[in-house]
Amino acid sequence: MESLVLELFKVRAVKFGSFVLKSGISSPVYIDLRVIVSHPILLNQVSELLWLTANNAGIKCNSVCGVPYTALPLATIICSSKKIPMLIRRKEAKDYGTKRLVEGAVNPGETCLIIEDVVTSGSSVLETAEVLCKEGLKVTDAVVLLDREQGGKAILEEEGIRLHSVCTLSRLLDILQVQGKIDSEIVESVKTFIRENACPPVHKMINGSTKQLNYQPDGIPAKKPYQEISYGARAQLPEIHPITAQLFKIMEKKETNLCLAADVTSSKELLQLADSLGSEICVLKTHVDILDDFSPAVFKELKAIADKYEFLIFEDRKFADIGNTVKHQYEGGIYKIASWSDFVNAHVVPGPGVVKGLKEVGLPLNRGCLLIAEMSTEGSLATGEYTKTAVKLAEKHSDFVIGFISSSNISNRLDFIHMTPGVQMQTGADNLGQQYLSPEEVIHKKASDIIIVGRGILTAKDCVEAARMYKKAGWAAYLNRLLSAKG
Ligand code: 5BU
Repeated sequence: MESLVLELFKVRAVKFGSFVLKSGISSPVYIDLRVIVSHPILLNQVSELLWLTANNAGIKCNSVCGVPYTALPLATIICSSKKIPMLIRRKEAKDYGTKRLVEGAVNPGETCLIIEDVVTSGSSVLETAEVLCKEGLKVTDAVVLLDREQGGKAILEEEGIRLHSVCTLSRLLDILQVQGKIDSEIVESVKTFIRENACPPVHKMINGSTKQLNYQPDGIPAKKPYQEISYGARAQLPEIHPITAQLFKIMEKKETNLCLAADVTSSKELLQLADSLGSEICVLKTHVDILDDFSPAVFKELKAIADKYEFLIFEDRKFADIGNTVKHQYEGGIYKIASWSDFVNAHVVPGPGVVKGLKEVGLPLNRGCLLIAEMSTEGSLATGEYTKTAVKLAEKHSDFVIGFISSSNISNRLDFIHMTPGVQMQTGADNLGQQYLSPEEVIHKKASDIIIVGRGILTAKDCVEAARMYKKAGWAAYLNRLLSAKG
């Protein structure tokens, strides 16, 4: 056990420090066992220990299923070396309707053993058990490499699943302390964190009715309020999308949270604007289909200007069709948006298909997408449940969705970015339903991250001067927000 713990520490599968989790909570420990796939000897050792733990507990099973994704290779090694049939739970098939949720030979009535890397609240094990049980399988036991001792064992027990762990977090801390890898202060801070963040019992019946889950998807209960941290710190969040990380870094470096809505109809004007306002903005938003003289060369040039001044390009295309159609609209046509736009946006009215379609094109290119959760216009229908559904959809596809178009902060996840249109110094409305709020209102009061400004800048006598004013106002509102959060 000691050698295993030391090895996990050495490969940085367990880290100590200050880590802001997606939920906004700051944790003194970070466990990421995905890294072990790069260490074959360790991978085999972990698999062997998982199987030994199952044997010592006298578990009998007909098949083994690893909780996707980290435990998949572990289950594969166990099944291959011990000659046990494996089952694979598909994570993404839920919305496909006809696609199978479990791959492999499912024989109803048989018992399947679940393998997991880390258990916090037990929610991932429960989700997998739920899917297996729906297929008629029995799930009585789960074996985990590391139990964080935050209540997962008791929660699973309540659902009739015994949890056996190779190692617990307190055992791991003891070993590392004895071996001189961490001091007593770290041990105490981790133990306090674990105590304070124990998961409340879940009321989710895997074989029947589902009551409300009162924990977050990442297993950390939402006890603590939203934590305010800088754009720069958010760029460093674990598992943040590369586009969001890049954007936060640009914002911090250039001290700007201003996005220019470059709503002009000639390419020459677009490029001139980009060149003269480039140093004031973090994002330049386009409507490619309002250009009278579009040509691919213009966007090559725009990209070069974006690189020079360090800003991202956002095509405000508002995709809103079936997955197959938006895929073509994003990748092809005359505009070939995916080839030059760092991120795009989509309405959620078609449901998950629109995100899946865009993702097929955008993910391999490392692009991102914002979901339109709210609109700035009077009488907008994107409110209430619609907005909440957009947030859920974003959480489910956070490998591609980077945040929201919304009038305020609608998700506590710090890795999501919020961008707000309808911003002018002079609040009010235009004659076609657009409504305006001030930078202070949007960034400080409503805790959005980026102001999108079009006519407030474009119709000013001096666009550069106006952009500077909006940049200053947006940044001052952000500093005010950080200050008020401090107390
Ligand atoms: P304005 O000139 O600052 O009003 O321009 C706002 C821009 O933001 C414009 O390009 C709109 O297409 C865009 N926009 C918006 O105003 N409201 C929304 O809800 C969304 C986009 Br989504």
